[in-house]
Amino acid sequence: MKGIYEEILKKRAQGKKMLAVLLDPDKSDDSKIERIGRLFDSKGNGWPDIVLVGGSLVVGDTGKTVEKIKGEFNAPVVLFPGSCSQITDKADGILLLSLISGRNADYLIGQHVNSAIPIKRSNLEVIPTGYILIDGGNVTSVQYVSGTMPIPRSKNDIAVATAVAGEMLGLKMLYLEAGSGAEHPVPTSMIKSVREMVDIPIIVGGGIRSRQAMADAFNAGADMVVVGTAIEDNPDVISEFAI
Ligand code: 1GP
Repeated sequence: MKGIYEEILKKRAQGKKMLAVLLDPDKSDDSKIERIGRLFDSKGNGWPDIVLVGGSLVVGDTGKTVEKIKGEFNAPVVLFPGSCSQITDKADGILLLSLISGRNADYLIGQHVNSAIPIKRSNLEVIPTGYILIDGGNVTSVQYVSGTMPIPRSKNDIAVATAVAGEMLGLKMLYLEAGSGAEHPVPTSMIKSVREMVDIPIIVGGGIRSRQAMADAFNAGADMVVVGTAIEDNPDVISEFAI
């Protein structure tokens, strides 16, 4: 399956907002994946728009999880890797994340060099994505594992400058991330400020647990919202996130 990015651009041009569900291979066993897949399928094809697979620290077999997900979902399965050990050619695509809010060379280019050749040899659709970590009120796994400092919640100007730099570098999407299980999602005023200055699609995730929080992110300018923990903890909330 190719054309994931094109599809995102197409939906955006049509004014459609998108939902991604994030499944962490260590937190989603087969029965949970089946249950989540069933609950999404009950809403028909094309929802969620994308299934992201990954986590800051994953010890399980990402390839096996991806295979299971592909059997249960109609949506493209896109890697959201915390490190190069999570890369598998069983997925459809990969968000090639550069952690541009941080100053840790390993997450800006190091992991990319380590995985470049296997990715090049695979059929994965590569979507270069600027990953911008925002303080979500608590220390999250991504902050700890990446050893980077998130952008303070009140510093919209820093988030905007970071996003604009990422766009100028040729990145295709921006991911504003409060971190999995964040106490507070990315502030809407920050999403709005970034939206005003960049043209590429904006993904927002971390700490989004309700329909209202999702709607707030969309209204501020997010094109795609990512929900992980809320659905993994209680798949019954899925219907709440119907767009
Ligand atoms: C984390 O943005 C994602 O990388 C999703 O976060 O688990 O808090 O929904 P949650």
